[in-house]
Amino acid sequence: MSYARPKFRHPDLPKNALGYTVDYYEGSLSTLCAGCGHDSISAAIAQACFELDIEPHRVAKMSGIGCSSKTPAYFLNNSHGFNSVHGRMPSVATGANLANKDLLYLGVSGDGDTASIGMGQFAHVIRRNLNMVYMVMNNGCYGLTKGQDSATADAGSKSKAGSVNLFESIDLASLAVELGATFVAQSFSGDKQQLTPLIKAAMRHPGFAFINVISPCVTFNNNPGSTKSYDYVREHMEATATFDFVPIQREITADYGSGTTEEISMHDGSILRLKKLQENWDPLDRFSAVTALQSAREKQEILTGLLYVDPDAHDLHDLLETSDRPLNSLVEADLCPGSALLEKINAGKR
Ligand SMILES: Cc1ncc(C[n+]2csc(CCOP(=O)(O)OP(=O)(O)O)c2C)c(N)n1
Ligand code: SF4
Repeated sequence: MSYARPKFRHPDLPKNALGYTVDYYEGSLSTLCAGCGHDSISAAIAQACFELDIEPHRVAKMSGIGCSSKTPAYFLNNSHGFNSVHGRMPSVATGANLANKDLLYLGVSGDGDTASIGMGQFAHVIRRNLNMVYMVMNNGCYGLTKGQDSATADAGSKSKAGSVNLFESIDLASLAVELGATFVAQSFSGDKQQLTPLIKAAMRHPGFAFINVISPCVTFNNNPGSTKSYDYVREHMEATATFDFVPIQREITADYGSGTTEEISMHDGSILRLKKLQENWDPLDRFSAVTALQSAREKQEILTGLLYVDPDAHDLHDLLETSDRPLNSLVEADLCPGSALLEKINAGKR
């Protein structure tokens, strides 16, 4: 069976500044179940990279194990990719990033991959503020292994087999804020209009950028009684704000209707433009993000949008004061500057 995409494309497809059409950012044909939320997220990632004029070979796609972790095969065919071990994507991404900081690291994980076996690695990659985008395709179950409840399934929600989950869920967005993540957003796979600019902003964030995307599993977790089904999420979603991302190179304009607007300058000069819907919503205030997420949880709502950002974040390379040049470009002469220099350093310590 072949999973190649048909080659034909409309000749008038728009091109980005690099001269690529959006299909250049696609991957192999998906083998996920038809209607799986993960496929919509893959499409939003491809769209975001197209709109940001990213050279695909400058991207490293990292993932763990799960249906979600398979998705890097379905976007950015021309990028680097590493499908690692269940829950171990953060440590593999850390090693790769330390060796070559010039790539854009995009980590894709599932709620099983992150909130159970990978929980320790998730906590520590946040603490280290590794410069990467970390996306969880959150369906509240282990899709690949036939729909067992994951640690993000809400207490009281029902699986397809009818069993009720007895345990409180882990709220990954709250946890990320608490652990010190410098960019935390939440969205829904069925809302590409909100998700695409969030991914673009995350890609330009100079540090760890976390996006928790509710992504219904149509096969095992889209039944009445599940709080990760399409119907439930559509009914219980509340947006903190609609926003647009304006890269420094060119402005993307959009009509967002009435409301107040706030502009947040990112490190690279690009601008996050937020249209406030909720009164007093301040994405620069970590404390209000925690409170808003807690109160949404109590009301059984899903808060979406950019929840928190620290535009002046210092990533792991800044903290470790690593070389400006990526480690993989250093040669022996750079690393072993000779005995004369060593003598000088030793003399300075006597
Ligand atoms: C060390 C190890 N333990 C268990 C498994 C079995 N396993 C494969 S995928 C998976 C969970 C996948 O769930 P999730 O990360 O939520 O991804 P989804 O398939 O729902 O997208 C598990 C438990 C494994 N592959 N490796
Ligand atoms: S089992 Fe669920 S998560 Fe996996 S591909 Fe099918 S719908 Fe998607």
